[in-house]
Amino acid sequence: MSVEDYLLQKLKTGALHMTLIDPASQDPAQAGKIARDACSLGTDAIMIGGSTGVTQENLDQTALEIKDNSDVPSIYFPSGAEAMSPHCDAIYFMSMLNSRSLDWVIREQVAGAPAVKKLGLEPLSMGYIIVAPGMKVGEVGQADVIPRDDPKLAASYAMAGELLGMRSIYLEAGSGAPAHVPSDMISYVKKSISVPLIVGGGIRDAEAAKEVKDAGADVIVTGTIIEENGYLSKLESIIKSIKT
Ligand code: 1GP
Repeated sequence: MSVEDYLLQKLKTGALHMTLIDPASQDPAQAGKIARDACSLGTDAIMIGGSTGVTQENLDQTALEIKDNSDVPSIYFPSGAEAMSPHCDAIYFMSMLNSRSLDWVIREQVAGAPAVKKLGLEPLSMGYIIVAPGMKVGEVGQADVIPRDDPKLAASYAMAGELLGMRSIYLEAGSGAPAHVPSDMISYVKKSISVPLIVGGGIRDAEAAKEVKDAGADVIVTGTIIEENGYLSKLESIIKSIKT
């Protein structure tokens, strides 16, 4: 079964949780341990990526450890075309729709497309939309961040992505954001599109995860919490709040 079919099947049973692991944030063995823990707690997929510091070497080693230690798909969440690994099951083939730079809208994709084809990586088409504050990814990606009080603008971007053929939309507040994407914006966007809606950035506890899910997110992504000591109980309560 393709990764996309696996995700669509699982979505029929309710919202999903994905664990984001940044190859630049820990050694590969620790990444493998985090993946094993996350799987045992019921995460639905492991995303591998980060805004800066991802190299071919740390990506390959991290992806291999994650593969060896998990029983869910691993999805590469690229920050550009500079690294690509055959050890991931799929890749978010994505465009940052609200970047001011053509690099992140299409040029990196042009640079990376031949390698994706050559490696036979399954592409998961996605429109990436950066919401304020946007954090590092908003800065690096030169995003015209969506103001937090403008759900209509977020929805217009999401609809444009869907109409261009993108098969999922990601609302991103930025890794480590002090607040997640506002609930009214999530609800507004969800009602405007019919493809799965992914939401991430600043979701640090079960209450926030539930709020994001109840607002209409199909996939809830958490990253930063797994870099903290004693992440297990927090991850457990987040996944539980999404699954119940
Ligand atoms: C970043 O949305 C993800 O791309 C995860 O964000 O690190 O804040 O959980 P956090």
